Amino acid sequence: MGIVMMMVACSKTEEKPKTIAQQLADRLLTLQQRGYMMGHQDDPFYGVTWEYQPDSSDVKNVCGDYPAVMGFDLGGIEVGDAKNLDSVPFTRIHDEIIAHHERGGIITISWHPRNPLTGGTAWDVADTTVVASVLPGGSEFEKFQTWMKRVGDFLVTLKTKEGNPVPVIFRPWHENNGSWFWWGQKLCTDNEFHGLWCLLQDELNGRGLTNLLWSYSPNLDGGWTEERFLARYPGNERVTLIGEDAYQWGTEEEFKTALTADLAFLSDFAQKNGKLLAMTECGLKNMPDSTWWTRVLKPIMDKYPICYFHLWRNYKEEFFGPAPSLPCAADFKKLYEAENTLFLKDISE
Ligand code: BMA
Repeated sequence: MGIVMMMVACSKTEEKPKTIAQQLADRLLTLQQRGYMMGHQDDPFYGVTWEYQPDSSDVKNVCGDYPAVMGFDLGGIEVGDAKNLDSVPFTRIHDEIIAHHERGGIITISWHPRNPLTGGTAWDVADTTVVASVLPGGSEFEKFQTWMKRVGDFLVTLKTKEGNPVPVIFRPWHENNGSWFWWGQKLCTDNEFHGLWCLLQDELNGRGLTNLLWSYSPNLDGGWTEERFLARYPGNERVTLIGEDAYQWGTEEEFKTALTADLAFLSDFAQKNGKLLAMTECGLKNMPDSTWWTRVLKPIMDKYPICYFHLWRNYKEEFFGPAPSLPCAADFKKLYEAENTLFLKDISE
């Protein structure tokens, strides 16, 4: 009797309710059995020919439905700016995050913080001591504590009317195998990168933010080996989703070869380690090819268990998604109509 009671007591203590981030991970896994979601950065703010119109979206204007995933960036919040690095007011970002969550969509947040040592942008890579400078003992340690606190201050406001925290796929320190951000491959050592990841994650966990699902998202690589990948991987305890940011900058053949190699490696790694997989950024800038979506991108995505693909923003001079005025709109509709592509209605009804 005593033993039975003890077992009951033990199993009770083990059954902790799932955090909001764990519930989001379950949802992503369930949805992934049906296909992959479409995501778009800054979708409700501006498009190729418009800006700041209520309820507008280039994706919706092309196919009649919102993206399932919407992405937002916090760059600039660290220095107390009222608008992010792409001039979107943080109040508006806040409101659209809540709105997309309320309509059943999924949110992802990235952060392109300024360079804490030089005051330059995230792309200021002249100095290789920036990461070291924000770690304990570094000259910018205190300043960076404030920067991280401001990120946390924003994230804690992401709550529904009922006061429930909004689930968020959080994707800091992305594309870190390239060397174009101050946290990139040649800008810090493996140890410094780990220190930076943990500094932010521990700070935000310390704020009680259990609604953040952490995504580790290096860039298209083409040459992953387990050894190279593990060198900067923050660890299974710290990551729930493995992403890859994969743009076609060079030729179509180069893109297809590199992406296929990477997704083969990453899907295998994700499966062995119980992680989710996504293309956390992708696209072909200013879409010079009206059949790219279904001819180049879709056949590769079809082969791997990704939860979503996330197209970067549609801005006048620089767009990655569809728009009604673009020649690629018809092909995007085909992508929309495919059985295995999921848009907002597919995940919210
Ligand atoms: C980059 C470009 C920039 C933008 C930044 C953050 O890829 O789109 O113009 O400022 O992302 O959104």
